Amino acid sequence: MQQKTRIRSPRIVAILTLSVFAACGGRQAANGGGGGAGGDVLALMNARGLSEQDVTAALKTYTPTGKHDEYYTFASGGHGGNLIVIGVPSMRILKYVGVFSPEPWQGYGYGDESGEVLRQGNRGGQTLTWADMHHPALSETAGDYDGKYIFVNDKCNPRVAVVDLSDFTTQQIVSSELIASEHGATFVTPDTDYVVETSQYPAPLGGVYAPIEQFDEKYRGAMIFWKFDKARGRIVPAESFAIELPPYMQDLADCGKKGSDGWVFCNSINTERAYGGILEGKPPLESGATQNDMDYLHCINWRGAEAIAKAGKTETIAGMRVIRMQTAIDEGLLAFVPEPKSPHGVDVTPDGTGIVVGGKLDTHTTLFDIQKIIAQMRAKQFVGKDPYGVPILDFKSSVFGQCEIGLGPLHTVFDDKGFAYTSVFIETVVAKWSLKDLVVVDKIDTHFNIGHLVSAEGDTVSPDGKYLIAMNKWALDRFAPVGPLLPQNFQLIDISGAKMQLLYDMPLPLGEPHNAQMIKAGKLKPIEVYKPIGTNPYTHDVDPSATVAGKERIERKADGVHVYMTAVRSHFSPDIVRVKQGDTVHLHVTSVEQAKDATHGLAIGGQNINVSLEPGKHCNIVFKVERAGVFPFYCTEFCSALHLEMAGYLLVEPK
Ligand code: CUK
Ligand code: CUA
Repeated sequence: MQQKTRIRSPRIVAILTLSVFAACGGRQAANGGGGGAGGDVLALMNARGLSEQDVTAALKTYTPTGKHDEYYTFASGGHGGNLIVIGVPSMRILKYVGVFSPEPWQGYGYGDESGEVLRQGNRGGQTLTWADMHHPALSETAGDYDGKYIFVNDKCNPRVAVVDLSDFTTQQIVSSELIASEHGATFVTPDTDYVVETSQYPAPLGGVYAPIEQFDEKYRGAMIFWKFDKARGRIVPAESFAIELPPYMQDLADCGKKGSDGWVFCNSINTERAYGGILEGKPPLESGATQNDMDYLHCINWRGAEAIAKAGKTETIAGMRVIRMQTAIDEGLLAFVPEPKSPHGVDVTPDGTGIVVGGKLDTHTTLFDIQKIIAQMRAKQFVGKDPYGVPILDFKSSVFGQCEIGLGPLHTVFDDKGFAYTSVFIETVVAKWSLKDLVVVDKIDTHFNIGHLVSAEGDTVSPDGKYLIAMNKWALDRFAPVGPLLPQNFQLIDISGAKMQLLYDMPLPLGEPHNAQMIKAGKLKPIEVYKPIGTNPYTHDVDPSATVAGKERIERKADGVHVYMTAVRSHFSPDIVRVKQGDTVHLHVTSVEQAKDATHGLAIGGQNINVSLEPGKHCNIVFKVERAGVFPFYCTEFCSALHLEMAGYLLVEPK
């Protein structure tokens, strides 16, 4: 509840006067207006019913015009299938990057080569125009964000996409028919050699059918290691491989770092292998899946697996090289450690020594000791086997300890002072606790039902502390009502002091975002314009069809009419394009602009075409004109005083 009392305290007046003095760079005070400003602020505070805390929060987030944010946050767009770029601490939205779904403003999927990228994401002959994006992962070098790429996943139709952070465009989507759904994606190895994608709901490998009664024998999980070529910025499916896993529901994963580099850890739920059947006299999936006291943390030696894959000890299923489970067991690549039932988050500590697991139905976080796990695996010190022969380690011999945290711990991130921050779903708080002493030192309410949380560079080898965003599933009463479907609530929290302080509530109205990544703004070096003129964003090279001013032309070739067009303030050239009904039109458009932000759009009526022409960019658009008629085309960005006049005609003569 906001504090409604009138502010009289001389201390607050002093703080505010000082804060305002600082915020104004001292100008007002220097002009002799300091005391007046403090008085104005007090009047404003009283008029709006703001507390001292509200005003401190405002001062910590307010970012004056022209000032840039300290961090970028890349949040998953959830059902929107896109990536949301947010500035921190201002929480201003900077961009939506189209990834798995068309994005009209970027022209992503509306006529040019971006459509081919989007089509890479189709599966089983089906056109997909949405995704359930959960976990973005920034590329890393030596376990630290390098600001070059970001990877995202689709849980529903298992896919992984590569977004280039030089121009914030999606460059590639890969998908394997090996698995039928996923969740533990995307997570990168510390040098971005691989992008990890793990199945969630078991299914027969390779997209084939098997009756559900054969669940134990025929259904499987798998962890895919997508090989990433850092120089080219592309995933190389032919060099990727997978490991077959038992039909548990594998959940989130995280890669080891520093001393634990070469390992990956993945939770599982439903080790009971329940598959529902409510109408068939069986318990519902959720109760069948929560019978056991413990599930299994999967410990996988990915560097060992890479060597086994290179040695050819794989079987190819649906085009993917798969290390069969028996091979993984025989080669000592895979072992399980019992973990508190129905776990969710698995997060490796910044120093690479521990893994924090949150059990959704537990009141503890469990800190596993990675070196103890590795030592037991090497010494083959097992206490049992699962039904598939996967060796199981002793729980007690694998943990460092547990922290009594509250009901329903999910995800954990870290700061620079040895603290971990865990989202506690049922209690709906962020709990700050010491990794060394395993005690909670602070808690802050979230509004409401927190899922993931992200801290500044909080999953790297060197977290920054400073800021944390709680990504809350429910907003309830936080914003003006908008019907029964409410936005999600991102809450910015200051974690620089001993006590956490809530700074800002940001509604996120674009699908459930799940996770995000927060990176220092200075690490990104986005381009300002495409250089040289005629650069194709998908090859990063001058396109062979690029045109310069004075060389624009229309040529009829065997495969259709080729239009070599330029765009510049305030005309397209050519501005009249004459074709015949049934022609295939190849529109090669080059923006010959080099001024920052001088973007044009090109929309053509009747064709579902709208491309974005940032300065210097080249687009190739191919479409067939089925219908005779007169189709105006025009620029969709208010680029200049004569923007409305930046238009032309596509004339389609009847056959
Ligand atoms: S999951 Cu959504 S709150 Cu997909 Cu990482 Cu935990
Ligand atoms: Cu170009 Cu408007």
